[in-house]
Amino acid sequence: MTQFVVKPGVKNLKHDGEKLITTHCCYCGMQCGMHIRVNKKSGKVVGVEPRYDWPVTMGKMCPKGVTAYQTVDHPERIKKPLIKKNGEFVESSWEEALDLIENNYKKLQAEHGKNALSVFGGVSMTNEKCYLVGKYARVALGTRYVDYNGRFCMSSAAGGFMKTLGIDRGSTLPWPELEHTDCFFMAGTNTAECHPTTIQWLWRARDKGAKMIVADPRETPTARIADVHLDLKAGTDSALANGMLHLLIREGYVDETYVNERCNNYAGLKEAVKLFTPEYTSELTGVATEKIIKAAHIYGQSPRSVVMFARGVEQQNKGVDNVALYTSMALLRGQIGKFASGVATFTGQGNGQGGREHGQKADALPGYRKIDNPEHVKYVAGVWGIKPEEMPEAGVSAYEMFDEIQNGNIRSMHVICSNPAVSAPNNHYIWDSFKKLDFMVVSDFFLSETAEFADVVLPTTTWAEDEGTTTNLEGRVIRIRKVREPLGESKTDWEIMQLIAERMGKGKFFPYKNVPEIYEEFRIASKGGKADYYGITYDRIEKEDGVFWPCPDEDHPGTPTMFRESFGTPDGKANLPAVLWQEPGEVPTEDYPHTLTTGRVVFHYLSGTQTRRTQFLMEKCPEPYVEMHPELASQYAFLDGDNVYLETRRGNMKVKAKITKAIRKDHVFIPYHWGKELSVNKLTNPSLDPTSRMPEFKVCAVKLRKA
Ligand SMILES: Nc1nc2c(c(=O)[nH]1)N[C@H]1C(S)=C(S)[C@@H](COP(=O)(O)OP(=O)(O)OC[C@H]3O[C@@H](n4cnc5c(=O)[nH]c(N)nc54)[C@H](O)[C@@H]3O)O[C@H]1N2
Ligand SMILES: Nc1nc2c(c(=O)[nH]1)N[C@H]1C(S)=C(S)[C@@H](COP(=O)(O)OP(=O)(O)OC[C@H]3O[C@@H](n4cnc5c(=O)[nH]c(N)nc54)[C@H](O)[C@@H]3O)O[C@H]1N2
Ligand code: SF4
Ligand SMILES: [Mo]
Repeated sequence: MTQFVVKPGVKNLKHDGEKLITTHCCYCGMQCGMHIRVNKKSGKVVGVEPRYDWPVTMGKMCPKGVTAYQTVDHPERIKKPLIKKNGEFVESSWEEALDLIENNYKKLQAEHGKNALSVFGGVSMTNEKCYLVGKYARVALGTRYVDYNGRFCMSSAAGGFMKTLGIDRGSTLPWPELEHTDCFFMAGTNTAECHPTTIQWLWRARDKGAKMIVADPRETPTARIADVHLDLKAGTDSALANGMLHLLIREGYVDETYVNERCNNYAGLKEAVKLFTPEYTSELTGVATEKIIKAAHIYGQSPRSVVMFARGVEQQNKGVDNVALYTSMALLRGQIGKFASGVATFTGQGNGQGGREHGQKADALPGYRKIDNPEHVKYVAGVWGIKPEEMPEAGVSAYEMFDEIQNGNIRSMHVICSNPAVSAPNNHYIWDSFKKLDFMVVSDFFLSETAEFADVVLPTTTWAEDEGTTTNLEGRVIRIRKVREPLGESKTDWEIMQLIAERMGKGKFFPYKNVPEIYEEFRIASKGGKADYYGITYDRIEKEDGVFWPCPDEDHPGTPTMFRESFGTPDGKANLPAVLWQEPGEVPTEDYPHTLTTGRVVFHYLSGTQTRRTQFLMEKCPEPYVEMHPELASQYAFLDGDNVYLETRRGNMKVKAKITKAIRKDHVFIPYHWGKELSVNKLTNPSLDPTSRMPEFKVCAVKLRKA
């Protein structure tokens, strides 16, 4: 394979016999601008060039982005449908695979009703496809059971933003403004490894004197460059944030005018945070009192500040409260709706923002509409051409779908663009649930750990083989371009949903000849909703380097900065929360004396199906490991590289020790990008947030011994 050559400063490098196609990376929410190099003769993807004139990432890319192209022509791509016969997959024709799906779906629905079928989606797909997943489940299959992997990713951020600000757009400001920010308060985000191309903006701001505060149980590459590292115990963010709010009030850092004019419940918040003195906060979080006070002064004194967070604070059974509290720091300082300041969650997956707005969620319809709101149902039913009473009711969240499998309500699942056999918590339960299904379908371009459980695997295209739009972490809607024709007999996800819809007698609701036709319908479906894309056309995206939603009509400029005048709540005011202290779902006990937290490394992406197939990335990081402090290691006489056996109430695993001072003495950390015996999710706790239904991936109690 052609190796990537980095040539900083060289713009749009041309290679003989090749064409460059302008698009964005398929992996994280940064959606870095890139040009894919295609050999004109063979049509094959041979490399990548960074896009220096993309305003968000300015030519920067990370090790995953520069190797992403290698998945397109990868030898392990699935090129024909696979059907399991006597426990082995055999290649089949599309006819045979679709016949099998049709027969099984119709039989199951006749015996058990329409809700016997379910769909589990994902947001590494374009807006057009994510939009269709919700419609496919509800119109083609007629089932209420649809949810998606964003439930494991962005749902607590969404819940927290809805609660406080009334609209869930990941960032209230555009990224290039970060250069002019004076202070970054960053909680539970390992930006340097997970959104690496953001770091250039932080460096530019740092050059002008900006300060950085990082709250993380580990001294990550992000924490290492901070002015203050708040090394809290996992699962104690609500205490830390309450402590910060306490100090902002006590030290007179509140923008009283802003709070009085633009926020509700200041009195309630004030009362609730009274308790959280620096001393009490320190006791709960394990962070030194002086550090908490120093952080509050730095944040409180900065004229322009941004509060940023990610899964570290969200993947807890109080994720929604955590988000609401951290967001309130920005509200008390009067920072939201202004230049170079505000609040942002780091959107995880490539289309984690757009994919959560348009109806893949169990209770949501396009445009961030709600399925339990009769007006919303009426509007979307009108766009879809069905009767409102034909719209199924709300389903259940991603993890809870597995409960429905266990109790026999769900008999079949179509997994589209996700690998829950690795990425869902409490893996043993997930594997057992897949085995219980009467019939299982997976759409993927690689044989993932989840696909191995399926009865039928449908080969889809990669991001480079289809066009469409995604919405990046700023809320900017951008264009993904088709780079080459689908490999082998693979088909796009929208064609597959369309084919199954036809088999289910619902073809007339899926009449699309191409992606722009889906986009046109989608634009209308979102019209008038909170996430309004109606004014965003392909032409405009092209001309304007993307357009920020909400954008209600074609003359509207789009909304780079949110909430300038008012918030998205019914009265236009932000809601300040009053949150009491609660422990995480599991705390250390005599039997399970330490805390296990999980997350990512720069070289791998999510369940790893793509990055574990990329040679360069595997050379850099071939296997998982358990990070632990030298003092904890010496307690067990572990040496670096020793095999460690870990056990929680749900499962166990064996991994090598990586001894480092960059983690709390009472915590261990394991990255989650591997499957089967190497999957840390055999150990994690599926304790769910009461509103977002997000599992607590970030905290559980664990015991260790030498393996
Ligand atoms: N390299 C790489 N980049 C990615 C991805 C990837 O898989 N690999 N995935 C993308 C996706 S989908 C997502 S969601 C994002 C995730 O991006 P991040 O959320 O930044 O990544 P994580 O490693 O999951 O968690 C961030 C940090 O939270 C810390 N943490 C753990 N528990 C707690 C806690 O209780 N409180 C606080 N304050 N911090 C805690 C961890 O130590 C970790 O450093 O990254 C995106 N980018
Ligand atoms: N322990 C622990 N577990 C976690 C997390 C954690 O921090 N700790 N983080 C959680 C988070 S934030 C996330 S986002 C989830 C993600 O977890 P998953 O949803 O499992 O994400 P991926 O690994 O990206 O799986 C996507 C699958 O779809 C395929 N795919 C990619 N693009 C397409 C496409 O366009 N169409 C189709 N049909 N298939 C495609 C890929 O090959 C891959 O097999 O994991 C969660 N699990
Ligand atoms: S930062 Fe994210 S979008 Fe950019 S190259 Fe890396 S993985 Fe791709
Ligand atoms: Mo995510």
